[in-house]
Amino acid sequence: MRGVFSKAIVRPPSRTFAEGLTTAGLGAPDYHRALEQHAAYGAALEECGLELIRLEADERHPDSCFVEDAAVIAESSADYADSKSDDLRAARMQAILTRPGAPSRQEEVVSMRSELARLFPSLCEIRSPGTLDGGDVCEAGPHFFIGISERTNEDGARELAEILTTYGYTSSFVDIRTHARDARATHAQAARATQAQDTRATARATSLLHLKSGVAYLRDKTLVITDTLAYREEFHEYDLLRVEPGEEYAANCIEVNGRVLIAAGHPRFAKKLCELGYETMELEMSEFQKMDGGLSCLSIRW
Ligand code: CIR
Repeated sequence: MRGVFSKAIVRPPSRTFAEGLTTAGLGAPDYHRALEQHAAYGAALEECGLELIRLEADERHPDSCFVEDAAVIAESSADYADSKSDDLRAARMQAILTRPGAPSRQEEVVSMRSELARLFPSLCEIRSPGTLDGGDVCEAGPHFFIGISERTNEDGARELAEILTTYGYTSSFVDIRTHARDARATHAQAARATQAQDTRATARATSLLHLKSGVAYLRDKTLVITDTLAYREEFHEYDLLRVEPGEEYAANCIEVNGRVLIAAGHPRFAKKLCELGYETMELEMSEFQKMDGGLSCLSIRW
């Protein structure tokens, strides 16, 4: 079982939030509603026992509330049996600064670097020509899945894998670029089709910006997964908990100290989790969804 989380970094959206990157086509986010949803998200993490490190909103970087993309935290030993003492575990936490794939997001690491330097004894960095977004990094117990996407390239994925090996983890790559490309093709065809509206919605829902847009690790070798990824060989050894068509956005959920935080508005997925004995917390995420962001992106947890 994964160790206990004790801390998380969060950063609220800024007034320029609506100027961030998005392909969602869901309209402009409402800044005040986004602030409210972010506050509720922070409160939920606190209710799960986490101490929050709250960074200041950053108007120069509209996407900077999606802190997950700027850093990856890993424990420097895969020996989970040793992780029972929280103090010992905290001392072994390692921070890796990423190099986000979107040019408009690369400077987000500047403030993240100084924050992490304050919190962690040493800091690794993904270096050029590597690019890596934290949204492409899915920790699954002693193994990491690293997505190769439009944001994370092979150099970045390899660099991270090498660092993780020194901490005692295994890792494997999951190339999701075809999903993004397929989705765009479908999108283009859909635009020409008579029922373009519905088909476009489906294309958006099944395309993947990041690996974790379509997969999340819960515990005990269980992955939440969209149909888009469920057939992939990479995940065959895992128990797959599929989110149903139409509820794909819910795949980006997070397990925090025994509870699963999920986006509100996905009743079939919520029911499924409940029937399997998971304790869930539902959070309104509409304004972040408009900017292609999910639950995991809003915090860095360790
Ligand atoms: C972006 O396109 O970079 C942001 N608008 C959304 C980032 C979401 N991050 C994530 O899924 N890890």
